[in-house]
Formats: sequence, C-alpha cells, structure tokens
Amino acid sequence: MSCVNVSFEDGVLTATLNRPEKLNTFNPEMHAGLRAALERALEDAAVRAVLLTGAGRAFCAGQDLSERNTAPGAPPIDLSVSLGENYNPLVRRMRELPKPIVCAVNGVAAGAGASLALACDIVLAARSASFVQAFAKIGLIPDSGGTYFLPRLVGTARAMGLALLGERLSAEDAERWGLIWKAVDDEDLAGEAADLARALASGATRGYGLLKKALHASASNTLDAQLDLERDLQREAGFSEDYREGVAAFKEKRAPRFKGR
Ligand code: LHQ
Repeated sequence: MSCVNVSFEDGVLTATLNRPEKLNTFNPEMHAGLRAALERALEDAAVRAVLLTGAGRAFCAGQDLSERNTAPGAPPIDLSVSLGENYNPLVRRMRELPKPIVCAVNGVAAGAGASLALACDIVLAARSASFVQAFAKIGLIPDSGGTYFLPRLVGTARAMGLALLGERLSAEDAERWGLIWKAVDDEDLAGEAADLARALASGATRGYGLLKKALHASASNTLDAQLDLERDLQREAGFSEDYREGVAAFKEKRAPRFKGR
C-alpha cells in the first residue's frame, strides 16, 4: 500500500498520508508520495485545489524517529541532508504551488507534521486534534518552516513558548491563537474540508495563485515593494478570463462560472 493515497474529483486532488500505524510519520516513501502528488497538482490543469489529510488517529507525527540510528557509538547523523533533500523542497513546492492547499488535520500534528500543516493555505482541524512542537524535546529546533510560520502566525512570545515547551496546543486554542483557520467537530472535518476544497476548485484559480504569491511575499517585503508586487500581480489577474467572467457575473447578478484561466 502506498504511503500517500491520491484521489481526484471535482477539481480537487486529495492526498491522504497513509501510514496510520506509524502515526503517518515521514520516511523516504512518504516524501516520494507527497512529491508525486504535488507534481501532479502543479502540472495537471484539471487540478484546481489540493486537500491534504491523514489516515487514522494522527495527521502526522513528523520524522519517523525509528529510521535513524542515534544509539551511543553510532556515527553522527547530518540532519541537514534530510532537510535539504526532502523537507525543504516539500515546503517550497507547497508554498509555490499556484493553487490553494486545504489541510484537514484529523489528529495530532507533531514536529515536521505540524510544520507541514502550517505550510498549507487554509488549515481546518478536528476539535480533538492537537499541534505539538516536539522538536525541543529531542534536542532539535522547529524545522520545515516552523521557525518561519510560528512567529508570523502567533507572534514571537507564543511561538517561543510553543517551541521551548513542546506542549500540546488544542485545535480550539490553535484557532483562537490564529495558528489555523478553524477547529470543527470531529465528525464534520472530512465533509467541511471537502466542501471547502471543492468551493476553491470552482473559483478563480489564477487569481488564487497570484494572491497566494502576494500574501507569502508580504511577510518579508516593505510596503513599497509590496505595492509594486500587487501592481504587477494584479496586472496578470486582470488579463485572466476569470476576471472578465467575475465582473460579467457581478453585473448580471448571477453566480460566476470560473474556468481557472
Ligand atoms: C513515533 C513517532 C515518531 C517514531 C510517535 N517516530 N515513532 C526533520 C529532519 C531531520 C531530522 C529530524 O527531524 C525532522 C523533523 C521532525 O519531525 S523532528 C520531530 C519528530 N517527531 C517527534 O518528536 C514526535 C514524537 N512523538 C510524540 O511526541 C508523540 O508520540 C505524539 C505527540 C505525536 C503522539 O502522542 P500520543 O498520542 O500520546 O502517542 P504515543 O506517544 O503513545 O505514540 C504512539 C506510538 O507512536 C508510540 O510507539 P509505541 O510502540 O510505544 O506504541 C510512539 O513511539 C510512536 N511514535 N511519534 N515521530
């Protein structure tokens, strides 16, 4: 069985992390499966939104710690290799994908699993799910974008507390703190996330891709640079068929029929 199940319906590519007995921890096959899913999402114009979730009781507990020999006497492990080859390209692929990624956090998201969720564009979480910055408990620092996402989403004081203490943050607190979009009842998670992804897949895909780029650039831009970027990206958005359709639908007081181009 593949480590990542991929299905496609109504413009939505759903990728389900599928090592439930291992809390969907990352191993090389999981990385390969996610890489393939994201490549398909990028290349296939029929894919207009991505939904990422996990099978079983966890969303993802980060790196599979049983994959590495850290026993006394074993040769030192260069973790930068794994980050450079697998985790960092994954996060970059997600951020650069010009289509929205919805994350349905079905259970605990720990270590790089929490960073993976935060790299998505809209995060829903089951009320019983939680977020754990587990890194410091094993002597590491938040990676896979953790030190970038956390302070930007919740501020430095909360980011520092989460990172240093590694305590579980409930889905409800994560919503209250602005770490995620929304906590929903467990039984509603799959349906709400699928509805949201379907709605985005019928939206103005090019515009979404451009706004994703603009919002992500904003974190490190001056106002001046951001104004210039908005001007340039809006120019592109204004050339899209969906812009014409959006305005026409508005004037005709009907629902738009966006084609994603
Ligand atoms: C696990 C794991 C796990 C193996 C639970 N591995 N078995 C990037 C690049 C390079 C290198 C290093 O790292 C990274 C990024 C990272 O992700 S580092 C951080 C790695 N993740 C963690 O440190 C999380 C460790 N796990 C936990 O803190 C807890 O297990 C969580 C909060 C995820 C879940 O807690 P519980 O619901 O209480 O479950 P549990 O602790 O009883 O775990 C269930 C089983 O899963 C247990 O095995 P067992 O044989 O006793 O049933 C755990 O050992 C195993 N497990 N996470 N990452």
